[in-house]
Amino acid sequence: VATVPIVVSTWDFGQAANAEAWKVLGAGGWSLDAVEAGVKIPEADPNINTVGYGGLPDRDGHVTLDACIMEGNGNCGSVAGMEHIMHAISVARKVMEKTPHVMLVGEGATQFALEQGFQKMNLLTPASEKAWKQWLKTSNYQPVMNIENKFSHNQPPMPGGPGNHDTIGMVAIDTQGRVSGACTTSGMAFKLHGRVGDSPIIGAGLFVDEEVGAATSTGVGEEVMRTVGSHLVVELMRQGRSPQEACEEAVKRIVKKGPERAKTLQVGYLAINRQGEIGAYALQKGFTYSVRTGSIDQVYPAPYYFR
Ligand code: SD4
Repeated sequence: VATVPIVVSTWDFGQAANAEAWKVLGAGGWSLDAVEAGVKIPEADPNINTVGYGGLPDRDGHVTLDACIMEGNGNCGSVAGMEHIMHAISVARKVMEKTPHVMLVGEGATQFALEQGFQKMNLLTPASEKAWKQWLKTSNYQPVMNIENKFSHNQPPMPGGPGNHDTIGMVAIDTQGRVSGACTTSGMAFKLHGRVGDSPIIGAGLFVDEEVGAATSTGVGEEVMRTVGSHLVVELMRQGRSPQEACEEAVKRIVKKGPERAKTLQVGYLAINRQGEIGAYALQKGFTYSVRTGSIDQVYPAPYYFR
């Protein structure tokens, strides 16, 4: 497809998020409002244990959220390692709009959110606490494959849980051609306290440039950060690659930098250009993405490197 307006997001749970974003885009609204509203859906869903409320905690039992938001003109905001606030994406937007800064972390981010009127709450649900206590028995940290419909990071499936889903990255173009993106996550389950992934890092987990398009990522953030993945995808598109070619090149860069590491990890990229053409590519089988346009509302499997 090549159509505008369009919203695309990572994983199959992106479909419900796209539906919310489409309420804005379909009515002729701003893509920035659309992506914020969209990713708030999984942030608020206790059954999605990789984003927002109900996210799996770190090794020490803290749910710490990473999120960023970006406009095509370079405006952006981000929070990392933030506790006790459900809608990290909305705090990131406030950082963008209300401060001279791009990124706030940890307690400072929570303090800022409270000043902005956000509600303090416990983000650790009983189900996620149970999964953490189960994990503590072995404390075996293996942030590896994220295969669809299996619980992420090679841990056993949570009873009654929704299966494996990861970070939501969402990028959109509105009727006026404005490009925006949002990315939000609770990060790798059972990570070290203080670990920050790619998702809140502008250029790694998300990058938007209205002259070109936008890209976002999911999977093992360390690999994305090493290669500044989303920025790489956008810059490759600027040089004339299609979104698909750009996503493939960025995945191959990860393989080139660490061929052995890459075999055991998952990373997926999702991109759109200004015309509304889509690209998606992952290291491994299992990465899916959701697309919503005036005529499409669909989840697709992404092609992948290791066959
Ligand atoms: C991170 N990219 O924190 C995120 C989370 C994710 O599989 O997608 N995990 O590294």
